[in-house]
Amino acid sequence: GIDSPYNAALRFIDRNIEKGYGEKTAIYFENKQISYAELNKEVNQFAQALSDINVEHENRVMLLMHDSPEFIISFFGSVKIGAIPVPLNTLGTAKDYVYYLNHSRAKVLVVNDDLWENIKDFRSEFAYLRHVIVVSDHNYSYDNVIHFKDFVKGKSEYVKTFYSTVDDAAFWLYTSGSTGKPKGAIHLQKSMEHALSNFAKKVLRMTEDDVTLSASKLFFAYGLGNGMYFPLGVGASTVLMKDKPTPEKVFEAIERYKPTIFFGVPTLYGSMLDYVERSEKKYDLSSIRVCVSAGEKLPSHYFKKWKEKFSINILDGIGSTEVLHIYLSNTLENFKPGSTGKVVPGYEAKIVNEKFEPVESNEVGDLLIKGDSITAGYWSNSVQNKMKLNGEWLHTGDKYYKDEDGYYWYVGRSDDMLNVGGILVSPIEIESALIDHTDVLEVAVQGNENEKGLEKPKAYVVLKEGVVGNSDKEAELIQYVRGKLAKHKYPREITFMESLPKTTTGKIQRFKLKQSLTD
Ligand code: 3SK
Repeated sequence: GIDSPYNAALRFIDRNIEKGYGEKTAIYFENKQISYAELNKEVNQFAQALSDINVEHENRVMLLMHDSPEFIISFFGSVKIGAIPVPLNTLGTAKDYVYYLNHSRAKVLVVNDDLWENIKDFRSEFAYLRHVIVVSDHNYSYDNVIHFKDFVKGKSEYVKTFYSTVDDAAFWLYTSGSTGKPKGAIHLQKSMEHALSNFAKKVLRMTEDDVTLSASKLFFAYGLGNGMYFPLGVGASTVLMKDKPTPEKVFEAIERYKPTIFFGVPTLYGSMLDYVERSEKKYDLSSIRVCVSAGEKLPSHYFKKWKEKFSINILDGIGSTEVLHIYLSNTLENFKPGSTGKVVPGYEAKIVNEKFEPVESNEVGDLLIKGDSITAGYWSNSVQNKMKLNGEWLHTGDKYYKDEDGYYWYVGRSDDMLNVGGILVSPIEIESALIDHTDVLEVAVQGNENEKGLEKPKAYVVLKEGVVGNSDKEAELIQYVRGKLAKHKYPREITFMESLPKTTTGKIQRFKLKQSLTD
């Protein structure tokens, strides 16, 4: 265990100086290399600047940011004074941000200039927001915002640390549910240390000699560990990529920065494999000692092809925003391709039936998880707190079975949520967007496995009388949803139906849709 008083910024930033890593590179970003000493100074200056505008412990500081040193500075600068950083998905719509800012009652928003451009016209709807700090490479001069560089300029690096207990809130992460609005999962001062000492140190054997590269962004729970508190927690170096991780950019970054650990998601491993097959160029991945995959099940043919091509194992695992990081995983020594591996040290798992009784080996049930990095609860959401948190056990919402060797095998979700490239998407949200279209009478959305074995949203649509369901109409409806929802939430395919399967009380039976097409 770890003892109070405790401040995670002291542990993940200042401690590296005490350990003699001051001159070592903490962050590689574009053409810059930032040492631990520089990072420490900038975290402290940001913390002081927040203090100077009267931000206090427990105040929320929203981070709507691309991966960058400023993300890490804002995160730990907030933690240093006990304020609560809340990283947000950068793929949202302006409406999503009105919700996040008002639900969290954030006083401060730190935002990249391009992202602020998308939402600045909604500022009057951000009821509690007092300060907007804009990160920009230009001389960004708009009313009522402050440039990040001006915000920290000349600030003291001797800021007063807020000494919390290990059980105090440190940061929040939002996560979606099948109904209702996104939920703010509260993570504690001790949570990062727990995930670090179990998954990063015991499964990945991460040390100060590692260099990490995460294709998953810092605003995801997965990326936050991979690219921030894992490497900083052991005095290693992290490579941050601002851009979208296309296969070409990722291969280039691997050759340029020579990471030892690479973190991806199945969709990316698939597109990287396709890319090398088409490319004339041979890529050198020899710096990498281990690859990690999470977010959704890694098809076993990706594991095999990757191993053939690059002679590196991909360790597949599963985590969640609520648990903070990975709790089931294959390891360097023990793995079964296609499975999610075994329980990560420091966590306990059980698979139960509807009566919460543990099931036998090879029997499918609901996966529950216990461990010290599990969220303390969702902000202001007593209903979901009761539903998901059962004493020490968290309901993951995933269906699993465990084989006779103790390996866990993913079977599907126990709610209607779709897992799209590692992001949970509510089918109801996509249905609500489609039903607004004048030609649509009824709609149901389901997860559909594509030819690569990855889940994508598919819509089943009943059109109004006289409207023809053809490929033009399909393209039009897909485009319509893309204009309304966050970028990843559109149906990749639409099937036009005469009617939808329903219960006697008129409720659409989504699960019957796949069946009815294959029957
Ligand atoms: O989706 C996952 O598997 C995951 C892994 C680590 C942390 C968070 C998440 C959602």
